[in-house]
Amino acid sequence: MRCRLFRKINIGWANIFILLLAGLYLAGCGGDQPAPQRSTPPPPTSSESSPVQKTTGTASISGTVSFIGDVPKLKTIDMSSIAGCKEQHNTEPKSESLVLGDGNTIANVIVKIKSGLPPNAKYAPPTNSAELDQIGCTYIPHVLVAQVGQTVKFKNSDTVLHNVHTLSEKNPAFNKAVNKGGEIARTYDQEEIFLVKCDIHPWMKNYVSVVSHPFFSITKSDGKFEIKNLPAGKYTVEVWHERLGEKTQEVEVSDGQSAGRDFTLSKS
Ligand SMILES: [Cu+2]
Repeated sequence: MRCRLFRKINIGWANIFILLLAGLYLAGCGGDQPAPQRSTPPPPTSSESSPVQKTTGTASISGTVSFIGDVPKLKTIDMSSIAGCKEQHNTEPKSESLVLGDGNTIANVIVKIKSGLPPNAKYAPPTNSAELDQIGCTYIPHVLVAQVGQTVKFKNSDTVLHNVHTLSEKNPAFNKAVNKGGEIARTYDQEEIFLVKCDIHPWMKNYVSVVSHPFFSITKSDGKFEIKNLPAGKYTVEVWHERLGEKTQEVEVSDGQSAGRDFTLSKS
């Protein structure tokens, strides 16, 4: 081997020359030179790393909302001075602040998904408008849900003048007179529940709930609700009533499954 050049070292130009050659050889022999660094290519991108979340599905949540406690006596409304309104009621109208069915089930409860939908999911508003009419000096329906971006129409089918006074805070409010056959249209950008009232007839009250998705239900007097077409997931379901407040429950549902949840509300 050429490395044996080290065995005999004598002073002299020839040996110095040999030593220089040996040094150059050793440098080439390796030593502890670090391996040259190779640039690492970025990992390949894959569409499988960020699956698209479904924004609708085949899961549903249903149940019944009931009242617990002593049922309060509701006030009757005196419309005797307004013939155009009184004649549209067969019986003496009552306050709609608490409407109960058989077994004290509750009407006019807004049930909606409060949280748990896929993050950043966007739901296009319906093309049809949500309508609130004034008939017999009463708002019909008593509670209304509209989606963000959906047109809300405030109508007047009565022969008498009403004014529509909205008390929204996150969305622009208004207070305008509406004649018979008149109509005011608005759209709302922010989720909130707000009161609508008529300043001419103080018993006239309605609540509008603006929601960002289509997963809601309003109970009738049987207290029943159903929220359909949900993607599988874990949700917070909220029930809201104008007089009894709100409650939530956690519900987890799979595709094709229907989960049942009943709620009870009482006077606080
Ligand atoms: Cu009115």
